Amino acid sequence: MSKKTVFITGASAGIGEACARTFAREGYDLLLAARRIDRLEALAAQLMHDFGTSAYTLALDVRDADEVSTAFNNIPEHWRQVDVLVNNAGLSQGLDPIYEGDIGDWDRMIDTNIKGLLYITRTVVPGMVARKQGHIINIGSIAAKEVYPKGNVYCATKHAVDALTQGMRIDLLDKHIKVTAIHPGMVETEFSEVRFKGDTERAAAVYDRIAPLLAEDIAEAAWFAASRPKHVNVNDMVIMPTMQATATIAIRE
Ligand code: NDP
Ligand code: 8X3
Repeated sequence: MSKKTVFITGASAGIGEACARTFAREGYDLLLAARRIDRLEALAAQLMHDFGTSAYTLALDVRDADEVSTAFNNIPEHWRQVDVLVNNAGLSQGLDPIYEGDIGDWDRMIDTNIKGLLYITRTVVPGMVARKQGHIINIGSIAAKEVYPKGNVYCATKHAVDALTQGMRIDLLDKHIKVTAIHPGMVETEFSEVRFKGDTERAAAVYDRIAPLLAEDIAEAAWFAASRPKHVNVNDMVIMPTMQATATIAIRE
């Protein structure tokens, strides 16, 4: 049987990188996308060494529809036969009340988390439809299920991911394509450093005296969803640190 291929966006760090490692361990070929190609190449080399993985790296910005479509459509044909798409690339920028929000931050979040996910999906999924098989795993957030103070636009983008996941599942039902969303609570990655624009002290405080999720926890959830039998679809997973009850209620010890 030929190997399966997973396409992971945002594979240069955090959850995407952990998904790459987990799917490599399970014998998948990897199509890895992000803007930081140097990181993708180092990861691909490491996974080749550790698991004998074949990987193809794509330097792309998910916000650029033409770049997404050109990059994907110019890779060798067999790499375009994507079995599992992990729509993971995303970010938060700023944490401000709505009346003080930075419009550039809003644009970056909307363009990446919603439009980027759509551009990737629109480019990759027609091949799944033609083959009548495939699995889309969208990385949402607890911010897709709850709205918290100053989370306004980020929460809106993740609510959109939740809605799009449901819409995809309906539209792709008769194409035999599975659609899953995974909604993590706090995961210790570069996420907070990106949200606070390089303020490492503020980012570190997010994970202070709490045991956050690890990127690997979410990668294992993605693998669980991807490895169910043909007749089983995992619709929705909300995964939290044991020390975090809601987006805003956590204990710190
Ligand atoms: P990281 O900052 O560690 O990783 C984000 C990844 O997204 C990087 O690989 C980055 O790559 C990529 N990315 C960002 N913007 C773009 C872009 N325009 N084009 C291509 N790739 C892009 O964060 P996480 O791993 O934590 O985040 C992954 C996903 O998980 C996001 O969707 C996030 O919203 C979600 N999430 C995170 C949680 C957390 O607490 N960490 C909790 C819930 C959900 P590069 O910069 O190289 O382009
Ligand atoms: C990331 C988790 O709570 O910062 O999506 O929104 S949170």
